[in-house]
Amino acid sequence: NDMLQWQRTGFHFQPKRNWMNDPNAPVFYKGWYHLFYQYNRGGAIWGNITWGHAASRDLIHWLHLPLAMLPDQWYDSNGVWTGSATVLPNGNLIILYTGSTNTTSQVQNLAVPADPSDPLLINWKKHDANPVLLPPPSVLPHDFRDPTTAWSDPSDPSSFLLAIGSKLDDRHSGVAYVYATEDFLSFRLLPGVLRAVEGTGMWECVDFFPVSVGGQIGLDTSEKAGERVKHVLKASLDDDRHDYYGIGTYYAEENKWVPDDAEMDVGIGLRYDWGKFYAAKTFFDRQKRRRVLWGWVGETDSERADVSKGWASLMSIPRTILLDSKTGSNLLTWPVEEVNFLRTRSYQFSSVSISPGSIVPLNIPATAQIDIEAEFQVEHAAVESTLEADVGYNCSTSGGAAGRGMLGPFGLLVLADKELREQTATYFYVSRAADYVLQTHFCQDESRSSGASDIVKRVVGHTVPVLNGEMLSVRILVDHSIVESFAQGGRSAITSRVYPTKAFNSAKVFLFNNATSASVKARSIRIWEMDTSFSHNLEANIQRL
Ligand code: DQQ
Repeated sequence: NDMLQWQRTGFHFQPKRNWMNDPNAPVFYKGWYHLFYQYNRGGAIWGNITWGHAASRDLIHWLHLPLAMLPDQWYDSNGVWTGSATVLPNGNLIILYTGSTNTTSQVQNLAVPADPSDPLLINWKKHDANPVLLPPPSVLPHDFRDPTTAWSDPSDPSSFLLAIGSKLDDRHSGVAYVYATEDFLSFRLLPGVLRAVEGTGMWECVDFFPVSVGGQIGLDTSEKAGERVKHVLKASLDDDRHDYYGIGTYYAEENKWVPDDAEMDVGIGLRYDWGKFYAAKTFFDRQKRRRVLWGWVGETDSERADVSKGWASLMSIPRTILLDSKTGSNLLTWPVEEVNFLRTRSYQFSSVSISPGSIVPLNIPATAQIDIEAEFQVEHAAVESTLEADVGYNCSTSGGAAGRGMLGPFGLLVLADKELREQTATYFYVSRAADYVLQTHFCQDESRSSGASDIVKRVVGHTVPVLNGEMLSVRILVDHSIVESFAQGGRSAITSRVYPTKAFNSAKVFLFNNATSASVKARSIRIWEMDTSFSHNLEANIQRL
Protein backbone atom coordinates (compact mmCIF):
# COMPACT_ATOMS: atom_id res chain seq x y z
CA ASN A 1 0.00 0.00 0.00
CA ASP A 2 0.90 3.70 -0.27
CA MET A 3 2.31 4.07 3.20
CA LEU A 4 4.76 1.17 2.86
CA GLN A 5 5.79 2.29 -0.61
CA TRP A 6 6.44 5.81 0.75
CA GLN A 7 8.99 4.43 3.25
CA ARG A 8 11.51 3.71 0.47
CA THR A 9 14.07 6.48 0.27
CA GLY A 10 14.80 8.95 -2.50
CA PHE A 11 18.53 9.52 -2.09
CA HIS A 12 19.86 6.85 0.29
CA PHE A 13 21.46 3.64 -0.88
CA GLN A 14 19.22 0.60 -0.72
CA PRO A 15 18.85 -2.52 -2.84
CA LYS A 16 15.70 -2.92 -4.91
CA ARG A 17 14.36 -5.55 -2.55
CA ASN A 18 15.15 -7.92 0.33
CA TRP A 19 17.43 -7.74 3.37
CA MET A 20 20.70 -5.80 3.64
CA ASN A 21 23.13 -5.36 6.53
CA ASP A 22 26.82 -4.35 6.88
CA PRO A 23 28.63 -2.29 4.22
CA ASN A 24 31.54 -4.39 2.90
CA ALA A 25 34.82 -3.56 1.16
CA PRO A 26 34.03 0.02 0.10
CA VAL A 27 36.76 1.12 -2.28
CA PHE A 28 37.61 3.52 -5.12
CA TYR A 29 38.91 1.58 -8.13
CA LYS A 30 39.60 2.73 -11.70
CA GLY A 31 37.27 5.73 -11.47
CA TRP A 32 34.41 4.00 -9.68
CA TYR A 33 33.26 3.85 -6.08
CA HIS A 34 32.29 0.32 -5.13
CA LEU A 35 29.99 -0.69 -2.35
CA PHE A 36 29.41 -4.31 -1.40
CA TYR A 37 26.97 -5.28 1.32
CA GLN A 38 25.62 -8.20 3.30
CA TYR A 39 22.52 -9.35 1.45
CA ASN A 40 19.83 -12.03 1.64
CA ARG A 41 18.40 -12.56 -1.82
CA GLY A 42 15.75 -14.86 -0.32
CA GLY A 43 13.78 -12.31 1.69
CA ALA A 44 13.58 -9.31 4.02
CA ILE A 45 15.14 -10.96 7.08
CA TRP A 46 18.78 -11.85 7.86
CA GLY A 47 20.02 -15.21 6.52
CA ASN A 48 21.90 -17.04 3.76
CA ILE A 49 24.21 -14.07 3.38
CA THR A 50 25.71 -13.19 -0.01
CA TRP A 51 27.58 -10.06 -1.18
CA GLY A 52 25.43 -7.51 -2.95
CA HIS A 53 27.32 -5.04 -5.14
CA ALA A 54 26.82 -1.58 -6.61
CA ALA A 55 29.08 1.00 -8.23
CA SER A 56 28.90 4.76 -8.53
CA ARG A 57 30.78 7.74 -9.96
CA ASP A 58 29.75 10.09 -7.17
CA LEU A 59 28.71 8.05 -4.09
CA ILE A 60 25.10 9.10 -4.70
CA HIS A 61 23.87 7.61 -8.00
CA TRP A 62 24.29 3.85 -7.96
CA LEU A 63 24.41 1.18 -10.56
CA HIS A 64 23.15 -2.09 -9.10
CA LEU A 65 25.39 -4.96 -10.19
CA PRO A 66 25.15 -8.76 -9.99
CA LEU A 67 25.88 -10.40 -6.63
CA ALA A 68 29.66 -10.48 -6.15
CA MET A 69 29.95 -13.62 -3.99
CA LEU A 70 27.63 -16.49 -3.07
CA PRO A 71 27.93 -18.98 -0.19
CA ASP A 72 29.03 -21.73 -2.57
CA GLN A 73 32.13 -23.20 -0.87
CA TRP A 74 32.45 -25.31 2.27
CA TYR A 75 34.36 -22.47 3.90
CA ASP A 76 31.51 -19.94 3.43
CA SER A 77 28.42 -22.09 2.93
CA ASN A 78 26.77 -20.60 6.05
CA GLY A 79 27.38 -17.10 4.78
CA VAL A 80 29.79 -14.82 2.97
CA TRP A 81 30.24 -12.47 5.88
CA THR A 82 31.85 -9.10 6.35
CA GLY A 83 35.19 -8.15 4.83
CA SER A 84 37.35 -5.31 3.58
CA ALA A 85 39.23 -4.30 0.45
CA THR A 86 42.89 -3.38 0.23
CA VAL A 87 44.49 -1.63 -2.74
CA LEU A 88 48.09 -2.83 -2.82
CA PRO A 89 50.96 -0.45 -3.69
CA ASN A 90 51.05 -1.91 -7.23
CA GLY A 91 47.36 -1.05 -7.70
CA ASN A 92 46.10 -4.61 -7.32
CA LEU A 93 42.91 -5.05 -5.34
CA ILE A 94 42.26 -7.84 -2.85
CA ILE A 95 39.39 -8.65 -0.52
CA LEU A 96 39.61 -10.55 2.75
CA TYR A 97 36.26 -11.66 4.17
CA THR A 98 34.90 -13.94 6.86
CA GLY A 99 33.30 -17.20 5.82
CA SER A 100 30.90 -19.00 8.11
CA THR A 101 31.86 -22.59 7.27
CA ASN A 102 29.71 -25.70 6.89
CA THR A 103 30.26 -26.20 10.64
CA THR A 104 29.67 -22.46 11.39
CA SER A 105 33.26 -21.82 12.29
CA GLN A 106 34.56 -18.36 11.30
CA VAL A 107 37.50 -18.40 8.89
CA GLN A 108 39.09 -15.72 6.70
CA ASN A 109 39.12 -16.00 2.93
CA LEU A 110 40.80 -14.23 0.03
CA ALA A 111 38.99 -13.06 -3.11
CA VAL A 112 40.36 -11.15 -6.11
CA PRO A 113 38.80 -9.61 -9.23
CA ALA A 114 38.51 -12.21 -12.01
CA ASP A 115 39.29 -9.41 -14.46
CA PRO A 116 41.32 -6.63 -12.81
CA SER A 117 40.93 -4.46 -15.93
CA ASP A 118 37.12 -4.33 -15.49
CA PRO A 119 36.39 -1.07 -13.65
CA LEU A 120 33.00 -2.45 -12.61
CA LEU A 121 34.60 -5.51 -10.98
CA ILE A 122 31.68 -7.72 -11.96
CA ASN A 123 33.32 -11.11 -11.43
CA TRP A 124 35.17 -12.33 -8.35
CA LYS A 125 37.44 -15.29 -7.84
CA LYS A 126 37.79 -16.98 -4.47
CA HIS A 127 41.35 -18.17 -3.97
CA ASP A 128 42.15 -21.91 -4.22
CA ALA A 129 44.07 -21.72 -0.96
CA ASN A 130 40.95 -20.70 1.05
CA PRO A 131 40.48 -20.59 3.94
CA VAL A 132 43.69 -18.63 4.36
CA LEU A 133 43.36 -17.94 8.08
CA LEU A 134 41.82 -20.04 10.86
CA PRO A 135 40.97 -18.89 14.40
CA PRO A 136 44.01 -19.23 16.68
CA PRO A 137 43.77 -21.97 19.34
CA SER A 138 43.05 -19.45 22.11
CA VAL A 139 39.97 -18.06 20.31
CA LEU A 140 36.50 -19.57 20.07
CA PRO A 141 35.64 -20.43 16.46
CA HIS A 142 32.51 -18.22 16.66
CA ASP A 143 34.39 -15.14 17.79
CA PHE A 144 36.78 -14.40 14.96
CA ARG A 145 35.52 -12.23 12.18
CA ASP A 146 35.49 -9.12 9.97
CA PRO A 147 39.10 -8.48 8.83
CA THR A 148 40.04 -4.82 8.29
CA THR A 149 41.69 -3.16 5.32
CA ALA A 150 45.45 -3.94 5.50
CA TRP A 151 48.11 -1.27 6.04
CA SER A 152 51.86 -1.37 5.35
CA ASP A 153 53.98 -2.62 8.21
CA PRO A 154 56.04 0.48 9.14
CA SER A 155 58.99 -1.70 10.15
CA ASP A 156 58.97 -4.03 7.13
CA PRO A 157 58.12 -2.65 3.68
CA SER A 158 57.37 -6.11 2.28
CA SER A 159 54.73 -6.88 4.89
CA PHE A 160 51.13 -5.82 5.58
CA LEU A 161 49.20 -5.74 8.83
CA LEU A 162 45.48 -6.16 9.43
CA ALA A 163 43.19 -6.42 12.45
CA ILE A 164 40.45 -8.90 13.33
CA GLY A 165 37.90 -8.54 16.14
CA SER A 166 37.23 -11.11 18.83
CA LYS A 167 36.59 -11.43 22.54
CA LEU A 168 38.57 -12.70 25.53
CA ASP A 169 36.22 -14.69 27.67
CA ASP A 170 37.70 -14.15 31.15
CA ARG A 171 36.64 -10.52 31.58
CA HIS A 172 34.25 -10.32 28.64
CA SER A 173 36.81 -8.08 26.93
CA GLY A 174 36.42 -7.01 23.35
CA VAL A 175 39.70 -7.30 21.52
CA ALA A 176 41.47 -6.58 18.24
CA TYR A 177 44.21 -8.97 17.08
CA VAL A 178 46.76 -8.00 14.44
CA TYR A 179 48.20 -10.32 11.79
CA ALA A 180 51.18 -9.78 9.51
CA THR A 181 51.22 -11.12 5.96
CA GLU A 182 53.26 -10.72 2.79
CA ASP A 183 51.00 -12.48 0.31
CA PHE A 184 47.54 -12.64 1.98
CA LEU A 185 47.87 -16.41 1.91
CA SER A 186 49.89 -17.02 5.06
CA PHE A 187 49.57 -14.97 8.22
CA ARG A 188 51.45 -14.52 11.47
CA LEU A 189 49.63 -13.48 14.66
CA LEU A 190 51.54 -10.64 16.31
CA PRO A 191 52.22 -11.04 20.04
CA GLY A 192 49.83 -9.19 22.36
CA VAL A 193 46.72 -7.38 21.20
CA LEU A 194 46.20 -4.02 19.51
CA ARG A 195 43.67 -3.18 22.24
CA ALA A 196 41.39 -5.01 24.67
CA VAL A 197 38.67 -3.34 26.75
CA GLU A 198 37.06 -5.18 29.65
CA GLY A 199 33.32 -5.70 29.66
CA THR A 200 32.73 -4.65 26.06
CA GLY A 201 32.17 -8.17 24.66
CA MET A 202 32.63 -9.30 21.07
CA TRP A 203 34.10 -6.63 18.76
CA GLU A 204 32.53 -6.89 15.31
CA CYS A 205 33.59 -4.98 12.22
CA VAL A 206 36.76 -3.44 13.71
CA ASP A 207 38.11 -0.48 11.74
CA PHE A 208 41.55 1.08 12.23
CA PHE A 209 42.75 4.14 10.36
CA PRO A 210 44.95 7.25 10.61
CA VAL A 211 43.59 10.79 10.90
CA SER A 212 45.44 14.02 10.28
CA VAL A 213 45.94 16.35 13.25
CA GLY A 214 44.75 19.79 12.23
CA GLY A 215 44.52 18.73 8.59
CA GLN A 216 41.46 18.92 6.41
CA ILE A 217 42.26 15.84 4.35
CA GLY A 218 41.84 12.12 4.79
CA LEU A 219 44.84 9.81 4.99
CA ASP A 220 45.74 6.58 3.27
CA THR A 221 45.36 3.61 5.63
CA SER A 222 49.14 3.00 5.43
CA GLU A 223 50.05 6.53 6.61
CA LYS A 224 52.51 6.15 9.48
CA ALA A 225 51.81 7.39 13.02
CA GLY A 226 53.61 10.59 13.98
CA GLU A 227 53.22 14.00 15.51
CA ARG A 228 50.62 14.99 12.93
CA VAL A 229 48.96 11.58 12.62
CA LYS A 230 46.72 9.90 15.20
CA HIS A 231 44.88 6.62 14.84
CA VAL A 232 41.21 5.84 15.29
CA LEU A 233 40.13 2.40 16.48
CA LYS A 234 36.46 1.49 16.05
CA ALA A 235 34.50 -1.55 17.19
CA SER A 236 30.87 -2.52 16.71
CA LEU A 237 29.67 -3.94 20.02
CA ASP A 238 27.64 -7.07 19.46
CA ASP A 239 26.20 -6.68 22.99
CA ASP A 240 24.64 -3.24 22.58
CA ARG A 241 24.64 -2.78 18.79
CA HIS A 242 26.45 0.55 18.64
CA ASP A 243 29.65 1.68 16.91
CA TYR A 244 32.22 3.06 19.36
CA TYR A 245 35.52 4.69 18.54
CA GLY A 246 38.56 6.03 20.33
CA ILE A 247 41.29 8.44 19.22
CA GLY A 248 44.84 7.57 20.19
CA THR A 249 48.40 6.72 19.32
CA TYR A 250 49.51 3.68 17.36
CA TYR A 251 52.81 2.10 18.45
CA ALA A 252 53.40 -0.29 15.57
CA GLU A 253 56.63 -1.83 16.97
CA GLU A 254 54.77 -2.82 20.12
CA ASN A 255 51.54 -3.79 18.33
CA LYS A 256 49.63 -1.40 20.56
CA TRP A 257 47.08 1.36 20.28
CA VAL A 258 46.62 3.60 23.32
CA PRO A 259 43.69 6.03 23.63
CA ASP A 260 44.49 9.69 24.34
CA ASP A 261 41.92 9.61 27.14
CA ALA A 262 41.37 6.35 29.04
CA GLU A 263 37.80 7.46 29.84
CA MET A 264 37.13 7.61 26.11
CA ASP A 265 38.37 4.12 25.24
CA VAL A 266 36.72 2.01 22.54
CA GLY A 267 33.34 0.69 23.68
CA ILE A 268 32.86 3.04 26.60
CA GLY A 269 33.22 6.54 25.17
CA LEU A 270 32.47 8.07 21.82
CA ARG A 271 30.05 6.78 19.20
CA TYR A 272 29.94 7.52 15.49
CA ASP A 273 26.21 8.03 15.84
CA TRP A 274 23.85 7.99 18.83
CA GLY A 275 20.89 6.54 16.95
CA LYS A 276 20.41 3.51 14.69
CA PHE A 277 23.79 2.97 13.02
CA TYR A 278 25.99 -0.13 13.10
CA ALA A 279 28.79 -2.16 11.51
CA ALA A 280 30.26 0.93 9.84
CA LYS A 281 33.35 0.89 7.68
CA THR A 282 35.59 3.62 6.22
CA PHE A 283 37.73 3.76 3.11
CA PHE A 284 40.31 6.19 1.76
CA ASP A 285 39.11 7.92 -1.40
CA ARG A 286 42.35 8.71 -3.21
CA GLN A 287 40.52 10.69 -5.88
CA LYS A 288 39.36 13.34 -3.42
CA ARG A 289 41.86 12.63 -0.63
CA ARG A 290 39.21 12.05 1.97
CA ARG A 291 38.14 9.23 4.26
CA VAL A 292 34.53 8.19 3.82
CA LEU A 293 32.34 6.39 6.35
CA TRP A 294 29.43 4.06 5.52
CA GLY A 295 27.10 2.68 8.20
CA TRP A 296 24.28 0.15 8.21
CA VAL A 297 20.95 1.67 9.31
CA GLY A 298 18.55 -1.13 10.17
CA GLU A 299 14.80 -1.04 10.64
CA THR A 300 13.09 -0.26 13.95
CA ASP A 301 9.69 -1.56 12.85
CA SER A 302 8.69 -5.22 13.21
CA GLU A 303 10.04 -8.12 11.20
CA ARG A 304 6.48 -8.72 10.04
CA ALA A 305 6.31 -5.20 8.61
CA ASP A 306 9.64 -5.73 6.82
CA VAL A 307 8.41 -8.95 5.27
CA SER A 308 5.25 -7.27 4.03
CA LYS A 309 7.10 -4.35 2.51
CA GLY A 310 9.66 -6.78 1.01
CA TRP A 311 12.82 -5.00 2.09
CA ALA A 312 14.83 -4.08 5.17
CA SER A 313 17.69 -1.65 5.92
CA LEU A 314 19.34 1.38 4.40
CA MET A 315 22.90 2.61 4.18
CA SER A 316 23.59 5.91 5.91
CA ILE A 317 24.49 8.84 3.73
CA PRO A 318 28.25 8.45 3.11
CA ARG A 319 30.05 10.76 5.54
CA THR A 320 33.51 12.30 5.35
CA ILE A 321 35.43 11.75 8.52
CA LEU A 322 38.05 14.10 10.01
CA LEU A 323 39.63 14.74 13.37
CA ASP A 324 38.03 17.86 14.89
CA SER A 325 40.91 20.34 14.86
CA LYS A 326 39.12 22.64 17.34
CA THR A 327 38.50 20.14 20.14
CA GLY A 328 41.10 17.50 19.20
CA SER A 329 39.02 15.01 21.14
CA ASN A 330 36.33 13.87 18.70
CA LEU A 331 35.79 13.14 15.03
CA LEU A 332 33.67 15.18 12.66
CA THR A 333 31.37 13.20 10.41
CA TRP A 334 29.52 15.10 7.69
CA PRO A 335 27.55 14.15 4.54
CA VAL A 336 29.91 13.98 1.53
CA GLU A 337 29.83 17.14 -0.59
CA GLU A 338 28.15 15.30 -3.47
CA VAL A 339 24.92 15.27 -1.42
CA ASN A 340 24.67 19.02 -2.01
CA PHE A 341 24.25 18.45 -5.75
CA LEU A 342 20.84 16.94 -5.00
CA ARG A 343 19.62 20.23 -3.53
CA THR A 344 16.96 21.89 -5.66
CA ARG A 345 14.56 24.61 -4.52
CA SER A 346 15.53 26.35 -1.32
CA TYR A 347 13.75 28.35 1.36
CA GLN A 348 15.34 30.72 3.81
CA PHE A 349 14.26 32.17 7.15
CA SER A 350 16.26 34.41 9.41
CA SER A 351 16.05 35.72 12.96
CA VAL A 352 12.96 33.82 13.99
CA SER A 353 12.23 34.27 17.70
CA ILE A 354 10.80 31.25 19.42
CA SER A 355 9.43 32.23 22.80
CA PRO A 356 9.28 29.76 25.69
CA GLY A 357 6.60 27.14 25.13
CA SER A 358 5.90 27.94 21.48
CA ILE A 359 5.84 26.21 18.10
CA VAL A 360 6.47 28.05 14.82
CA PRO A 361 5.43 26.45 11.51
CA LEU A 362 7.82 26.96 8.59
CA ASN A 363 5.94 27.72 5.45
CA ILE A 364 7.40 25.33 2.88
CA PRO A 365 5.68 22.78 0.63
CA ALA A 366 5.16 19.39 2.28
CA THR A 367 7.86 17.01 1.10
CA ALA A 368 9.61 13.91 2.37
CA GLN A 369 13.06 14.72 0.93
CA ILE A 370 14.76 17.74 2.47
CA ASP A 371 18.11 18.98 3.72
CA ILE A 372 17.98 21.51 6.58
CA GLU A 373 20.71 23.72 8.03
CA ALA A 374 19.80 25.78 11.09
CA GLU A 375 21.56 27.88 13.73
CA PHE A 376 20.16 28.70 17.14
CA GLN A 377 21.07 31.07 19.91
CA VAL A 378 19.78 30.97 23.45
CA GLU A 379 19.02 34.30 25.06
CA HIS A 380 22.20 35.22 26.89
CA ALA A 381 20.63 36.62 30.05
CA ALA A 382 18.62 33.43 30.61
CA VAL A 383 21.72 31.26 30.42
CA GLU A 384 23.67 33.45 32.85
CA SER A 385 20.90 33.62 35.43
CA THR A 386 19.98 29.94 35.29
CA LEU A 387 22.53 28.38 37.57
CA GLU A 388 20.74 25.24 38.52
CA ALA A 389 19.51 24.20 35.09
CA ASP A 390 18.72 20.51 35.19
CA VAL A 391 21.94 19.08 36.52
CA GLY A 392 22.33 15.56 35.19
CA TYR A 393 20.13 15.80 32.09
CA ASN A 394 20.28 12.76 29.83
CA CYS A 395 18.57 12.52 26.41
CA SER A 396 17.59 8.87 26.71
CA THR A 397 15.98 9.09 30.15
CA SER A 398 14.47 12.53 29.60
CA GLY A 399 10.92 13.40 28.61
CA GLY A 400 12.18 14.18 25.11
CA ALA A 401 10.81 17.13 23.17
CA ALA A 402 7.70 17.28 25.37
CA GLY A 403 9.71 17.66 28.58
CA ARG A 404 10.27 21.18 29.89
CA GLY A 405 13.49 22.49 31.41
CA MET A 406 14.82 25.97 31.96
CA LEU A 407 17.08 26.08 28.88
CA GLY A 408 15.57 23.43 26.64
CA PRO A 409 14.47 21.50 24.69
CA PHE A 410 14.35 23.56 21.47
CA GLY A 411 14.93 22.71 17.84
CA LEU A 412 13.03 21.34 14.87
CA LEU A 413 10.11 19.01 14.27
CA VAL A 414 10.27 17.16 10.96
CA LEU A 415 7.99 14.65 9.24
CA ALA A 416 5.14 16.25 11.18
CA ASP A 417 1.48 16.34 10.21
CA LYS A 418 -0.24 19.67 10.63
CA GLU A 419 -1.93 18.71 13.90
CA LEU A 420 1.42 17.50 15.24
CA ARG A 421 0.06 14.09 16.15
CA GLU A 422 3.17 12.73 14.47
CA GLN A 423 6.57 14.44 14.61
CA THR A 424 10.25 13.60 14.89
CA ALA A 425 12.07 16.14 17.06
CA THR A 426 15.74 17.05 16.72
CA TYR A 427 16.69 19.31 19.58
CA PHE A 428 19.25 20.91 21.86
CA TYR A 429 18.98 21.03 25.62
CA VAL A 430 21.33 23.21 27.65
CA SER A 431 21.95 22.16 31.22
CA ARG A 432 24.62 22.37 33.87
CA ALA A 433 26.92 19.52 34.74
CA ALA A 434 27.43 18.56 38.38
CA ASP A 435 30.22 21.18 38.58
CA TYR A 436 27.84 23.86 37.18
CA VAL A 437 29.68 24.02 33.87
CA LEU A 438 27.28 24.51 30.97
CA GLN A 439 26.63 21.43 28.84
CA THR A 440 24.76 21.10 25.58
CA HIS A 441 22.86 17.95 24.76
CA PHE A 442 21.92 17.01 21.22
CA CYS A 443 18.97 14.63 21.08
CA GLN A 444 16.42 13.11 18.72
CA ASP A 445 12.98 12.14 20.00
CA GLU A 446 11.30 9.31 18.07
CA SER A 447 8.53 8.74 20.61
CA ARG A 448 5.83 10.53 18.58
CA SER A 449 7.29 9.73 15.15
CA SER A 450 4.58 7.23 14.27
CA GLY A 451 1.08 6.28 15.33
CA ALA A 452 1.94 2.62 14.70
CA SER A 453 2.61 0.56 17.80
CA ASP A 454 4.98 -2.22 16.71
CA ILE A 455 7.93 0.15 16.45
CA VAL A 456 10.91 0.88 18.71
CA LYS A 457 10.63 4.57 19.61
CA ARG A 458 13.21 6.17 21.83
CA VAL A 459 14.85 9.43 22.77
CA VAL A 460 18.50 9.17 21.73
CA GLY A 461 21.52 11.46 21.86
CA HIS A 462 24.35 12.72 24.00
CA THR A 463 26.25 15.84 24.99
CA VAL A 464 28.02 17.67 22.18
CA PRO A 465 31.02 20.00 22.62
CA VAL A 466 30.16 23.67 22.03
CA LEU A 467 33.08 26.09 22.13
CA ASN A 468 33.03 29.68 23.31
CA GLY A 469 31.21 31.95 20.92
CA GLU A 470 29.78 29.16 18.77
CA MET A 471 26.11 29.08 17.89
CA LEU A 472 24.20 25.83 18.13
CA SER A 473 24.05 24.43 14.65
CA VAL A 474 22.32 21.44 13.14
CA ARG A 475 22.00 19.79 9.75
CA ILE A 476 19.17 17.35 9.17
CA LEU A 477 18.71 15.08 6.17
CA VAL A 478 15.13 13.86 5.91
CA ASP A 479 14.48 11.10 3.39
CA HIS A 480 11.11 9.40 3.90
CA SER A 481 11.74 6.86 6.67
CA ILE A 482 15.19 8.12 7.76
CA VAL A 483 16.22 11.25 9.68
CA GLU A 484 19.99 11.80 9.89
CA SER A 485 21.11 14.72 12.02
CA PHE A 486 24.49 16.35 12.63
CA ALA A 487 25.30 18.92 15.32
CA GLN A 488 28.17 21.44 15.50
CA GLY A 489 29.57 20.61 12.09
CA GLY A 490 29.51 16.86 12.74
CA ARG A 491 30.81 16.53 16.32
CA SER A 492 27.76 14.45 17.02
CA ALA A 493 25.38 12.54 14.73
CA ILE A 494 22.02 10.86 15.32
CA THR A 495 20.17 8.62 12.88
CA SER A 496 16.55 7.54 13.34
CA ARG A 497 14.22 5.36 11.32
CA VAL A 498 10.64 6.62 11.43
CA TYR A 499 7.37 5.29 10.05
CA PRO A 500 4.74 8.03 9.97
CA THR A 501 1.16 6.86 9.41
CA LYS A 502 -0.37 10.34 9.11
CA ALA A 503 2.49 12.70 8.33
CA PHE A 504 3.65 10.66 5.37
CA ASN A 505 1.69 12.53 2.75
CA SER A 506 1.87 15.94 4.39
CA ALA A 507 5.35 16.10 5.92
CA LYS A 508 5.81 19.54 7.47
CA VAL A 509 8.58 21.29 9.40
CA PHE A 510 8.21 23.34 12.63
CA LEU A 511 10.49 25.13 15.04
CA PHE A 512 9.79 24.60 18.73
CA ASN A 513 11.02 25.82 22.07
CA ASN A 514 9.82 24.02 25.16
CA ALA A 515 12.16 25.80 27.58
CA THR A 516 10.39 27.47 30.48
CA SER A 517 12.64 30.48 30.93
CA ALA A 518 14.73 31.06 27.83
CA SER A 519 13.77 32.61 24.56
CA VAL A 520 15.58 31.10 21.58
CA LYS A 521 16.40 32.73 18.29
CA ALA A 522 16.76 30.72 15.11
CA ARG A 523 19.39 32.93 13.49
CA SER A 524 19.18 31.29 10.11
CA ILE A 525 17.32 28.36 8.65
CA ARG A 526 17.88 27.10 5.16
CA ILE A 527 15.85 24.24 3.72
CA TRP A 528 16.43 22.57 0.37
CA GLU A 529 14.15 20.16 -1.41
CA MET A 530 16.20 17.13 -2.40
CA ASP A 531 16.19 15.43 -5.77
CA THR A 532 15.80 11.69 -6.09
CA SER A 533 19.01 9.89 -7.02
CA PHE A 534 17.53 7.68 -9.71
CA SER A 535 20.09 5.44 -11.33
CA HIS A 536 18.25 5.11 -14.67
CA ASN A 537 20.54 7.45 -16.58
CA LEU A 538 23.60 5.77 -15.21
CA GLU A 539 22.32 2.33 -16.17
CA ALA A 540 21.51 3.55 -19.66
CA ASN A 541 24.98 5.06 -20.02
CA ILE A 542 26.67 1.88 -18.94
CA GLN A 543 24.70 -0.17 -21.43
CA ARG A 544 26.08 2.08 -24.14
CA LEU A 545 29.71 1.47 -23.09
N1 DQQ B 1 27.37 -9.04 10.35
C1 DQQ B 1 28.12 -10.04 9.62
C2 DQQ B 1 29.26 -10.40 10.51
C3 DQQ B 1 29.40 -9.21 11.38
C4 DQQ B 1 27.99 -8.80 11.63
C5 DQQ B 1 27.19 -11.18 9.28
C6 DQQ B 1 27.84 -7.38 12.09
O1 DQQ B 1 30.44 -10.66 9.75
O2 DQQ B 1 30.13 -9.49 12.55
O3 DQQ B 1 26.12 -10.74 8.48
O4 DQQ B 1 26.56 -6.86 11.82
